[in-house]
Amino acid sequence: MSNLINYSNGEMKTSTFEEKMENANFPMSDKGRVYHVEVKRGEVANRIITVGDHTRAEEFAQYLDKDSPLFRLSSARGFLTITGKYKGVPISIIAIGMGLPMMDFFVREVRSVVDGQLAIIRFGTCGSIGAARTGSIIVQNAAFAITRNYNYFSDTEEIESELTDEKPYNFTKIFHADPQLYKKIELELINSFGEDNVFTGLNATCDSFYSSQGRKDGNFRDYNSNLISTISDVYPEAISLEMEAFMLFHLAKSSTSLPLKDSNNTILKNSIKAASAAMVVADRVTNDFISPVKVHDIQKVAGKAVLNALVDFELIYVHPDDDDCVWNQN
Ligand code: R1P
Ligand code: URA
Repeated sequence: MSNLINYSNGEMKTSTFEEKMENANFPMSDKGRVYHVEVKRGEVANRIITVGDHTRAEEFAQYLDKDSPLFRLSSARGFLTITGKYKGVPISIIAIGMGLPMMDFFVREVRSVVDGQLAIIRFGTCGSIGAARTGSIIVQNAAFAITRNYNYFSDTEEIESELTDEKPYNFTKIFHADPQLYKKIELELINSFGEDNVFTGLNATCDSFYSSQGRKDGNFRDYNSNLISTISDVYPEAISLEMEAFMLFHLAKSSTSLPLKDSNNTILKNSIKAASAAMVVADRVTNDFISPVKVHDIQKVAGKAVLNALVDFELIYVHPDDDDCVWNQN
């Protein structure tokens, strides 16, 4: 493993990650670095914005306080962590790439190196299957997952036809965003973009950009020609498609109170508060796709809105704000 750590004072530390690894159950280096995201205690704040795209993370990072240290760590597995302060509050911006497993790596590994509550906002891109046109923003206040039913696609035609009870795509139950957090984001986005450009509703997180989002691809047998209409039958309130929000909400719901034990050993429920919003880049109703320039313009404004929502969100238990934290080091 190799990582690149870049401090705001211009020092650029390129190191080969040669630390000894321990514990096959939850691998960590002897210096306390997690295996894929490569961060350790003190390098990630309790308030986090997660994005897919590294350039979006860098764009948001431009808003972080100029008079506070800025920490960057780029992991060999494609995670980019940027930690600093916004309006004096410690913040991490973490780019994770794409898909359900990357969200799982990120949430679990970051959870293991931060004490106290985590507030995590995903800000991504999505497709619209409702009234939202390209360039608008969808606050995803709940999500379900659509996964390809791999058994349905067994090798032979005979087996496929034998499996008539099977459906090519599976739909999960709905998991919800934290109501206070998503309402703060919704308000900030409406203030920035206007009510007509911000939609709030149910999102489908899919395990492919292509097959399980109903895209046609003649190179594969996908059995998805009716998928978009099936989504509307199963969940008529669904308005967007993307690839990570469900896993974030699901893990927030599954999170235990383990990191929240205070000195009195009080146990609270769910240590993670999560919410999600996304720019509509693909209009699956009109088949319009946005230009990269427009994405850039929108995320410039949205970045500030999401940061404002995040620092305004109250957390009761946070990581000790001491000299071991990168936001306190020059
Ligand atoms: C697909 O193009 C990617 O874009 C969306 C999807 O969820 C998927 O990750 O989000 P990001 O723009 O945050 O990556
Ligand atoms: N991201 C997705 O996952 N789907 C889209 O259509 C656009 C962005």
